[in-house]
Amino acid sequence: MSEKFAEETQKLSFQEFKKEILHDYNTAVISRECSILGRREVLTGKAKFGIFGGGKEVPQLAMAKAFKNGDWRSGYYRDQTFMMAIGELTPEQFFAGLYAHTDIKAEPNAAGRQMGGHFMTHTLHEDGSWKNHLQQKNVSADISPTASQMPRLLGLAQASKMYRNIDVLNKTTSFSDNGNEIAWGTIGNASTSEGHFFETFNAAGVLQVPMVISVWDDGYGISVPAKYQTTKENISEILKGFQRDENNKGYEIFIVNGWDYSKLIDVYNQASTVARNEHVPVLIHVKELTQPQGHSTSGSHERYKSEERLNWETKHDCILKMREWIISIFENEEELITIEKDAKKKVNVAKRTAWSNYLQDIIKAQKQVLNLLEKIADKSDNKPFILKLKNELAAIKDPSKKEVLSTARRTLRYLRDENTAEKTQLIHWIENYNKEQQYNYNTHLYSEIDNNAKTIKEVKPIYDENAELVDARVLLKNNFDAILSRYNEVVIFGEDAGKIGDVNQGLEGLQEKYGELRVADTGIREATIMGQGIGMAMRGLRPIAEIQYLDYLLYGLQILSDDLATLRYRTFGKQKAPLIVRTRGHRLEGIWHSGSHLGAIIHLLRGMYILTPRNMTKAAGFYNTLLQSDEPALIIENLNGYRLKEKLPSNMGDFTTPIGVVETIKKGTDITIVSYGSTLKLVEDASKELIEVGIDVEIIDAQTLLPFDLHHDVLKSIQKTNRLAIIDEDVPGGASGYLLNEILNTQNGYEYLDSKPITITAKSHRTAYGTDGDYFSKPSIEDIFEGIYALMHEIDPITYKKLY
Ligand SMILES: Cc1ncc(C[n+]2csc(CCOP(=O)(O)OP(=O)(O)O)c2C)c(N)n1
Ligand SMILES: [Mg+2]
Repeated sequence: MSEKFAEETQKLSFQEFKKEILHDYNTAVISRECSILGRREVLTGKAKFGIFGGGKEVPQLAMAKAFKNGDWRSGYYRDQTFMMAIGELTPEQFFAGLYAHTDIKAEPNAAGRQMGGHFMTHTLHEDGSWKNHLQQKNVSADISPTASQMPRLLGLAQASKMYRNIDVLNKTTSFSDNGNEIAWGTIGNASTSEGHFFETFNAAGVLQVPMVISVWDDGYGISVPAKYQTTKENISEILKGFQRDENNKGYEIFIVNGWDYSKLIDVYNQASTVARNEHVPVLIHVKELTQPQGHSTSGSHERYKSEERLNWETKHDCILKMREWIISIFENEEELITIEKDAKKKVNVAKRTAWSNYLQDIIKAQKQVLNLLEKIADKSDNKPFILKLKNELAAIKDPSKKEVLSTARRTLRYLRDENTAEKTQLIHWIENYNKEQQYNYNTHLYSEIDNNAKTIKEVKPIYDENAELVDARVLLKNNFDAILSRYNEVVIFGEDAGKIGDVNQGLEGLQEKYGELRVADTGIREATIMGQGIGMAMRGLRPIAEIQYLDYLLYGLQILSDDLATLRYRTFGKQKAPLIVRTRGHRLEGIWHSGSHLGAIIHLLRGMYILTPRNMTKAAGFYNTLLQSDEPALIIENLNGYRLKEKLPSNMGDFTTPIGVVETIKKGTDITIVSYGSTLKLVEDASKELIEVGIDVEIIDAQTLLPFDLHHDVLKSIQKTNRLAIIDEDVPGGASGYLLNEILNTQNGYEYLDSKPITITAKSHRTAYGTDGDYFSKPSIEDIFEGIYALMHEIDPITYKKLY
């Protein structure tokens, strides 16, 4: 027993000490039994896939002991023992996750939306408002891409720093007690090869935030050994340079074997103290872990581990080692044997209960369909066919919803020529069941609560009589000033966002006014800038995270797509991160400065709002709208708009731009043109030239791509003009393809068109450099003029004679 541990334990009575250890042992054994039975459930076909925490139990007991109310975890699929140890996962819930039970009460980790092993706790009340995070243990919802838990972890840790050090923030809130909360990260050894790990690691060292990263090191990443993963095959060895010393801030680094229960408890205690009190990040390299059942239920580790390694793993199984240690102290095996026997029984019962709970509603649905089919068959000319479907469904012992519903739907095909009350009943049953299941599988992509961003009413900018005409960046800056003074929880950060107030000076002077924490420079690291935002937004702050240019969003896009955009959906509305991402783009020149790839963005970021204001007044209004609600969004300012003049409104911070509402910026009769962002300026110029040849276009600014035109105003325009053109700076079929689908299919615009809808877009390649590069890559005024003119020529070749 280590000295510190002995000291700690002296404080407890012997009985308490023993009780605690046996309680921990019990948790470990129950967790292991879940892994073993879980694997069996997959192999017998009851569950699709399983990835478990076997071999990683003991260090998680230690982490759970150091984990306090108010703390946060951002981890991965091995952490079931931790979840059990903090009281947030029962064996029954473990199996409900494995079966993908869609009842959030039975399966609180994802309501069946994620594969088992992806954990969370609920940080929101039923009505979508924040819970008190200090009264619970907080687990940010896991995602599958390896190391993607790291950027978020940085933000979760940074929130503590903000709560402790920002003067205007309340030190004690339902989110923080003076920043005393630690963000605990877990990651597999092989996943430390990912860029996200290194980027996060460096950033946390720079920021000095209370973050404790545990690396569960089992020497492998699926089949690939450390030799191919990590320089020197040793992550703590190569990170030694991060160790803090008298002269430099940095990390505390601990190395400990994953089977050494008492040492682990020491280490986690020390880590907790240093991170919590001093806000120093900590790495705990937990070595010599094993994977007794292999990586997951797909495949077996005997295929790639040597016999020697397999033998070593058997001997170093952390539960076995803990067992040996307990016996060495208490000199008695009896209690352990009882615990082990009870665990087997308990987990078996939990498994059965979870399965029958999961199945009961489906069996009920199966019975309903069987009854209906029997009645329908009796009256149908297609009786034999319907009975065949019925019998096939009846033969399924453990049916899926899919099998039940699909049988019901296929039956309808045999009733095409019949009209009975029973058929109507079946149709109602299908509709109701579909509706129920849509609630289970298709809800919560965006907020469904009353104050969601789409419901925030428009407040128009007010202009005094002598309203000043200013560079638009000044307007934006004044609005950010109003925001920072109004919302103490707003923090703005990004590359060059601090001292110089961003590359276009939309934040000029605001760091001086609001301090280095609230208006901050960051390193060049887009993925973790996004992660900082996500983590802080999960903890009640309102971060505005800046990506310097839209083209560099790609570095952060994966995190936005996998983590932020899926958050509400994958948590069944039980977690949120209302992050605002600020960037600038549109119509620039050069392959990596054109800022045009909206198609890619809108398809990968469903779950966020994508806002494309045509000027800075509109942009400022979007920030104001978003801060009155609680959903994540990307705002793309026009890079060529900062020096254009705009009138300064007098109601800074108050005026809002509505989300999902288009704006008609020029009325016309001949054709409806839809565009957005900087391209609108060209469309407006082209429209003036078109008027000269007698073509009067109506121009609609989409304003928000996600969501697009909730009131179907474009349709109303098409009903008048009967023609449609979409002008887009993105590649052919990119954002224009999306807009076409929205207008033609969602809005049924095709019904009112008298001509083929046209799109005028950029070329397929990225944008060439310079004025001419732009001219030949993206739609020009001439392209727009000629495209519209050609359409009119087709309709009326006499009036609109061929140009060339
Ligand atoms: C970005 C990404 N690439 C690949 C995978 C597939 N994958 C899942 S787990 C895994 C190995 C992870 O190994 P390690 O980090 O050591 O964790 P362990 O499973 O050993 O605990 C891989 C490659 C993934 N989930 N995400
Ligand atoms: Mg591993």
